[in-house]
Amino acid sequence: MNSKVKYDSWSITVDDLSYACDKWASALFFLGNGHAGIRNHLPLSSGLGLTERGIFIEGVFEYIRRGITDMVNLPDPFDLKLSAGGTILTSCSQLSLCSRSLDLRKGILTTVLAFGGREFRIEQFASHHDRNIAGIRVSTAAFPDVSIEDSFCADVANMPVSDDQKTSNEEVITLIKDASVSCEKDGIMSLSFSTVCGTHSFTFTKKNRDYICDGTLIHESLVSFCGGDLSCADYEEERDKSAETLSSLWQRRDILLEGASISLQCALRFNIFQLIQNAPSCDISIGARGLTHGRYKGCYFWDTDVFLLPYYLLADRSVAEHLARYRIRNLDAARRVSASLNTRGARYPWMASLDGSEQCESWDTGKCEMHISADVAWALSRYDAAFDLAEDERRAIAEVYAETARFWLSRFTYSSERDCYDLIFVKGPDEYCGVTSNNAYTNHMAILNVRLALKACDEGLIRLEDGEREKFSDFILKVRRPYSDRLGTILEDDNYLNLEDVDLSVLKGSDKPLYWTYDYDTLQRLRVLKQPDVLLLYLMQPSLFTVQEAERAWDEYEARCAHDSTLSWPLHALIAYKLGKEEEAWKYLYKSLFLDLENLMQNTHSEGLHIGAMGASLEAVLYGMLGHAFSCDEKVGTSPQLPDDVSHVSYCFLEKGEFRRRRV
Ligand code: IFM
Repeated sequence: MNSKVKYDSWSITVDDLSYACDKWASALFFLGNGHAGIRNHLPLSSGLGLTERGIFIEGVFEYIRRGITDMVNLPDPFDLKLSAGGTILTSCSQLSLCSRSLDLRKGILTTVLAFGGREFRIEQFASHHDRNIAGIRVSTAAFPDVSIEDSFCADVANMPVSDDQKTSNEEVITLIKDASVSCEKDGIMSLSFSTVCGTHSFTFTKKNRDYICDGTLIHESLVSFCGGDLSCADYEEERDKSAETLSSLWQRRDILLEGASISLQCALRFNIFQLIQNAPSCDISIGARGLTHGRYKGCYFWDTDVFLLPYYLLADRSVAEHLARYRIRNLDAARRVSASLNTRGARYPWMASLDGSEQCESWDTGKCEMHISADVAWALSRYDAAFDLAEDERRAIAEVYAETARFWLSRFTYSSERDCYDLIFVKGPDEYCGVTSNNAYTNHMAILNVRLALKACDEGLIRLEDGEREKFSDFILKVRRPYSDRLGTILEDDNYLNLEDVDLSVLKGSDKPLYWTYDYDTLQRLRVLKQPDVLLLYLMQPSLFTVQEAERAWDEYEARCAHDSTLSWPLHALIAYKLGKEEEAWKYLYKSLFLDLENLMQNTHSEGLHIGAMGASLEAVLYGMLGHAFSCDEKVGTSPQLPDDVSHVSYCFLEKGEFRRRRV
């Protein structure tokens, strides 16, 4: 691989000046602990624009207009002003050296910069021990012409990214107000501020310490995002406690591919590391880009339920609980979304944030990509199956099944002529399908959702309304299930065969998404997929397919898939593993593990890290390569199928709530 990154088993390094200064590196060297996230810009002080810093805290959204929020770009607690030889560093063009290296085991980022004839070493961490703490240490030879200043920067603003993937951001919005700094004694200072509508108020406290040791000027700074008392806190102690906590987490999280190349092992660890860095500490969800970027206004999508939860079910029960409970506690909000669309029951929003309302502002996606409600029900059923849940929680989940089932019954249209239920004006996971009829994925997931409601009723967890049992059963029998005899498998939707048959290899020459070249209006008329749809259904409900039908689905849909969503490669890897297509699986898995590390889709710099895709990649490893069951109706399998260059695998897996180490 012609790589921008130097890989070691436990670290990544970028030392090419132009790459290390690129926005892609700010995403790659993101530091987080699930509660706080720091996008790693270089310390250019006044050279940084209002929107360039990127400090985020889980669940901190503010309204940017009526009903619509953005994830707040918070004040920067480490506004470093470095000077050497009489100049302040404000631009990358002043640098003669820039090397950045992230230690994945300890969660410590080291940056070495040279300008004005002097060299500075910067060490940073976001604590895994106390998630409200982050720290930075700068050291340089103590020449008289160097100085290090460090304060708060509350001069920050948001640039809400449009939902439309092709529209670039222009609007700058200030979401911070009433910022005031107060300095106390012994290098302690604090910054108090609120978000513009008063939704959140914060006090950040900070402790700076400067000293010279053996001719080296050292500046250390710790911040507490909750205004904690730092008077007795020591930088090294906090850094080491964080590293210890993270290292012990790794003992349960590491997946060692013995015999794999160093870069592959490192890429796998980088993916796991990001799922640690972005795992919430309370009952909220994970944004599509985690805490690494404000893309999609920081919103939560089905990505979390379908592509991240399965990983946490194996890796960390408490995170799985947070994700599941976020959906359960937002049932009322989902009821309101449904009522606003004149349907019954509960409909989960395509994009959600602060109050569980719909945050997607485009009609076709926001109103029509409705499979998310069934995805949530599916995810909760996986969660219920994985753990011994208390009766109350099972009842709350059953309520979600019943309410989402009611939504489906009112959203489908009954045709008395054909005695069947159709879903019209719908968009499936393949977002290039336009707004279509009877997307097979959505219809089958809705059936599963209604079945879950009936089962919960049979178990005595909920009571259905009078006549509802009969209506639900009738629905299950009569929902239209698109199928093509010609293709010999499930058909993506009613429109699929009307679309223009094109040769994808002529349209697409690189990994850059097609929507940069062709308008969506064109793409929706072509028989080209953005990401798996029927094939995803095969993952979620394999019993709907015979082996031959699954094979034919692969032949038809994989060949036409442009992989223009970052979710597509890892999902194809997992599907290929399930179908025993190891060569293809390996090809896709490899790409997906390196997606952000090598900026393969050329959007990591502008969007941050693709956390959903990372979850799906780990699913492909754990549930595909290593053979865990993925779906509702499959039993756990344990025969791993390994690519050629991997000889042994040891991994952690969950059995009756316990992790065991296993060597194959
Ligand atoms: O949820 C995804 C969707 O499937 C494809 N576009 C991006 C979204 C957020 O990751």
